[in-house]
Amino acid sequence: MKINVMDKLLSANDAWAEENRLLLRKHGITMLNIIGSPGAGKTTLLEQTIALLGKTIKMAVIEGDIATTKDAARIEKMGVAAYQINTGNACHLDAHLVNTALKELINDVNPELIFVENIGNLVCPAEFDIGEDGKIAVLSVTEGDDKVEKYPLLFSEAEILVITKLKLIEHTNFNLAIALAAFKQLNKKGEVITVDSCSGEGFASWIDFVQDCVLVHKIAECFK
Ligand SMILES: Nc1nc2c(ncn2[C@@H]2O[C@H](COP(=O)(O)OP(=O)(O)OP(=O)(O)O)[C@@H](O)[C@H]2O)c(=O)[nH]1
Ligand SMILES: [Mg+2]
Repeated sequence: MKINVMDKLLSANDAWAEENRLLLRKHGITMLNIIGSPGAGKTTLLEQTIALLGKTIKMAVIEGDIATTKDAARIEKMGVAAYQINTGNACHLDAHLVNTALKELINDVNPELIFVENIGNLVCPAEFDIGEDGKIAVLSVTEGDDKVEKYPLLFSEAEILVITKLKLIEHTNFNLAIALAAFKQLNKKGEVITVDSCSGEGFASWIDFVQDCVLVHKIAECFK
């Protein structure tokens, strides 16, 4: 009998993802999985989100990186607890790694909302369910408007696409209409929000989205 190693890996991961979902439901926590290329602006989006929502929602962040604790240090500087996972060579976070972080954060912080900043990568993180309530795709205008079509799995699964670095768009050939059309083609229900995390432009819609997901506390309804 031929055993597909990738299938085995994914099914072991799925069992841990289910465990994570049970933990989140038991403690009434919303968990959002932020996925995008290296440098797309994931941590900056989180910093601005903490600045705007940190006093109203009890948050924690799980930071995934190949190496260094730089992103966790940025989050902690904003006054929010961060659990850094260094994967070495692995290009994604898996549900077992996230389970360890979740248990520690529940014990130490008891948050209402956990953001997971996944490893900077448009491919592998989308393949691994970590038990999140929703995937947030982050794409910056400096990456090119073709990336939605070229890396379809993430964009087809995301609850929301956050397009960052809006203020830089005039210096690029990024065509917003092309990216939006490609996203809508892949994802009928997903929302798109354009922001500039350095200036805070466009954040009202993003903050509304996050607040709705947390305050409603009915995840199933939130992500229908
Ligand atoms: N102008 C502008 N710059 C941004 C924006 N978001 C991020 N940047 C800049 O882009 C660079 C990378 O941002 P990060 O937030 O570190 O990117 P990241 O996705 O977390 O990167 P990795 O964790 O390494 O994958 C930094 O120099 C940020 O200041 C934005 O919306 N507008
Ligand atoms: Mg980062």
